[in-house]
Amino acid sequence: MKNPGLLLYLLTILCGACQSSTVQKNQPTEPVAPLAVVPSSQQLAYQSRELIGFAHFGVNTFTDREWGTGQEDPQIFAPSALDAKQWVQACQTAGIRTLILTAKHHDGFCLWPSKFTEHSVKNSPWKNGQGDVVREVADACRAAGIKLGLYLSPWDMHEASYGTANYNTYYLSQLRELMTEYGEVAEVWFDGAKGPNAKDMEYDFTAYRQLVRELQPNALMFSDEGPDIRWIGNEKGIAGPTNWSMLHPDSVDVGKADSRYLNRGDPKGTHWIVGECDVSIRPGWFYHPKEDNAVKSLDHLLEIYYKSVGRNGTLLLNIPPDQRGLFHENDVARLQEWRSVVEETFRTNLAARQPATASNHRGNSAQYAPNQLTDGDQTTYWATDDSVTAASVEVKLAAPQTFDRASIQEFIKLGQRVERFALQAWVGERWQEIGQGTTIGYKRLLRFAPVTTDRVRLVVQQATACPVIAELGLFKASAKEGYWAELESLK
Ligand code: FUL
Repeated sequence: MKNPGLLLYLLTILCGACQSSTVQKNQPTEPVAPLAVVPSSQQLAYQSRELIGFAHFGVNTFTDREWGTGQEDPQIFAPSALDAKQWVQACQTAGIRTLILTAKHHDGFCLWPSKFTEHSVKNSPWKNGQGDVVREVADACRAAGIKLGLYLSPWDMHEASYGTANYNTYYLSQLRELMTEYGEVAEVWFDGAKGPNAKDMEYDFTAYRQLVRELQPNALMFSDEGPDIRWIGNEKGIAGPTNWSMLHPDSVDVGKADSRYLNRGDPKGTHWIVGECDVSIRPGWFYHPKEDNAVKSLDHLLEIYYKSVGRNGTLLLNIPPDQRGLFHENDVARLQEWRSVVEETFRTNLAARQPATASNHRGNSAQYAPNQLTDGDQTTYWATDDSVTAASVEVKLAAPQTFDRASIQEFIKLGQRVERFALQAWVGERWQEIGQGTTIGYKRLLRFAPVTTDRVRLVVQQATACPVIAELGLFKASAKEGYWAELESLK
């Protein structure tokens, strides 16, 4: 070696590198402890799908009613051109990735040839009584790669045993048919509705749920109180501005639920039960020709989207097939229009890959660094030290940008934590509030008047434990959304 000094120098650098990596290895930051109440992997996947389609179809489609009587003649069920593939395709173009079918509504008429009743498609003229709507929808969903959900009304106006304990056996037999003969079912919908003149009857929900868990362990069950998905408390598709995914299911009485409680969830709830926001694209749940021109407007659907998916809920949007057995042209056109506007608005995230700094980040570890908020990866997150439940994070844009929408997402795998937050923009040499709210959850969308800046700050003012935030996005709304001047408020 001609130059021992150089060797010494290289060795020093090498050791220095070893040492610093040893130091890092010896000082791991503790992983963020999950809260006691967290979603199951199925609930997580369900929430990330965001949109669900609902198809109310049955004898009411042919009688122009919303609720039947149970006395309908199966002969009236006669769709002339039923094509479940058309339903599924329309759903897909709207970004809907699960479709729930009313296999049996309150009138008791079954869209599949159940062995346990004559009141079904098998006694209808459709396909000479050989048809099975549930099968056609299940096949169409599977072929297109979307998930199937089934609605089986507990209230049944036709079945003679209704009102006696035997009805529970009948219901369970039908549930078994649906859970075993149509492949994988992603969601089972237990409707709490019951008419004022319905016979008194205790549904055996415990047995219903057990059967679904046994036969379809990955299926999520909806009812007013869960166990997996809860009703949001209204049929307008609107979650509360405060919306926790936790609930005390014992305090909910199916069919007589406190809608305000369901609308906002419960930060002290003992179970993770996601709020699902159901609404129809038309005034009614079933198809009525007179509503062909009453399909919800683009603005109305956008409003619903921001107040359901944008408030930590999922959106269950009903599109009722018509008497041909097709989604009506007006509904399909509106779905496409709505989807293209949502896509246009959220296509370009102006904060993507922009650097961020925070008042605190857990153990100063790169794993929890603020940059994780803008990396487009929902599996990484910014988190603070355990002792810190109020903190801020600033994103610096490469150049000033104009935007009027923000999307904030907690990493809910570890639980829902944020109780109050504000979004600020650096305008005129000061921080100006452009949005604020209480809960964030899986996704919180904010709308505000367009602002131009290169600095944005998310301030978590209060949280039940150290905040764990996966993503922060900034967007400029499509011109088709119209101007939104109102500051997102707590009301
Ligand atoms: C309600 C029912 O009574 C309506 O007909 C509809 O099915 C809606 C989704 O749920 O409880």
